[in-house]
Amino acid sequence: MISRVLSADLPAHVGERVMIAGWLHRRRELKSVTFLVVRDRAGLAQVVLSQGTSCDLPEETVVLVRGVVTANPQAPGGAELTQPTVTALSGPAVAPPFDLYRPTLTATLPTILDHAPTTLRHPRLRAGLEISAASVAGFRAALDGLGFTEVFTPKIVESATESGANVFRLDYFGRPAYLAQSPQFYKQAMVGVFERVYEVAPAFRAEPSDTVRHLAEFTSLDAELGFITDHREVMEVCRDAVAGMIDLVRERAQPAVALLGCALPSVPEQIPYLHFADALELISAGTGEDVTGELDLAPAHERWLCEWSAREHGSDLLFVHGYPLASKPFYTHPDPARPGYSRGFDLLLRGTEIVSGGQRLHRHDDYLAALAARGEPAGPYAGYLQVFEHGMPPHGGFAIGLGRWTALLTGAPNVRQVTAFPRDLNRLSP
Ligand code: AMO
Repeated sequence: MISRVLSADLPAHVGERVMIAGWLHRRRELKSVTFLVVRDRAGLAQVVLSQGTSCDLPEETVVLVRGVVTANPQAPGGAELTQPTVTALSGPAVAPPFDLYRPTLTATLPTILDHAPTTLRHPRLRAGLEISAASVAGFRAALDGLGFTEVFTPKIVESATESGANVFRLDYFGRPAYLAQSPQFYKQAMVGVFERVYEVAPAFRAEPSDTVRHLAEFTSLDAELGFITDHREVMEVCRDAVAGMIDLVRERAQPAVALLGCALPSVPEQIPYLHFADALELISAGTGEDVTGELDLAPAHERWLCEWSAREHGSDLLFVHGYPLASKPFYTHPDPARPGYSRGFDLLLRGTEIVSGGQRLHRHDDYLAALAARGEPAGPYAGYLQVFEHGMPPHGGFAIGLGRWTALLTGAPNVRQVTAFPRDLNRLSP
């Protein structure tokens, strides 16, 4: 029995008879010789059929190939398989609707998404997912190194966390329930247990708008930490998490980065930051458009600020902090020094918001007052408010949207291109 060798390891086995396994990526029939290209998790292997033999299996058939590893500088990695015997493992496949061996898929995005189980096998689409995976590993590694504990909290919940509008309702044994828009309440509760926690999990938003950066389900990288003085400390941890993500992308996903030609942002020791009010003044002065009094940043203004940050600070990343309280959720801590403003922040990367965060309220009475000020009844939040009846330290946290992050790293214009099986207003399948 010959054991399996991965495509990338073939050069170490020159002269040996080995077995490779994978998908028939491409069949190339030249006048005098037929090549098979086999794709496995490590890359591509070239197989040269012996003269007089042929292979009529369609592309994407799962195959085992036994053969002799032969050095050939023209083959991927410098070695190929000769004198092969090819066994179809799953029987001949149906020919795929796309030529996955072409450098790029030329179909429209909806068509690519309709065929996601197959199209995700394309090296360029797969590369985006590899970069996501490395990013998450980096997020975990950075926070593990800072004394955080990973937590797992429910996604079926009794109240909205972010706003009442874009929440998916469920019938929960005859009672109303919701899909969690974020782990916000639970990550705060878990600060009472561990002080520092993070969670990597899906978040659900019934987003009514069809944009390139909104999905109905996305992966949220959340962190929350106690015993802070203000939101600046949260921004420092956020910076370290982002730096850790870039480090692991560089380390683990180098082939994907090279294939997609990603220019990874460098993360400065201190990411430049601007107060929201100063940001509005800059935008007004820089664009000639009067934006004073705005409560939030329009996408065009986020883009303008990032161009400014790249010009002035040489940074693709920019924190905007001190958003008006009115534009942030009820749990956001006000800025005691600037009435009307909060200790909430966003992190912008290359023109798009990828992170929201801030310091939270931590006293029970402050929560009751904040809900009352927004005209919201406290009843639906009973489970959440319980946390603050039993002593909570000043705390804060943030959440990074994985799809947006990966899209910005890879230059994908749409989060759907870097999300496996995206869910949106119009898409529930595959
Ligand atoms: P927020 O609602 O801003 O904050 O979400 C945090 C980050 O998640 C991403 N994001 C989305 N990505 C894709 N599709 C969507 N519909 C979508 N909505 C949000 C963005 C965004 O920056 N609880 C707070 C976080 C906190 O304060 O800790 C929250 O959920 O990248």
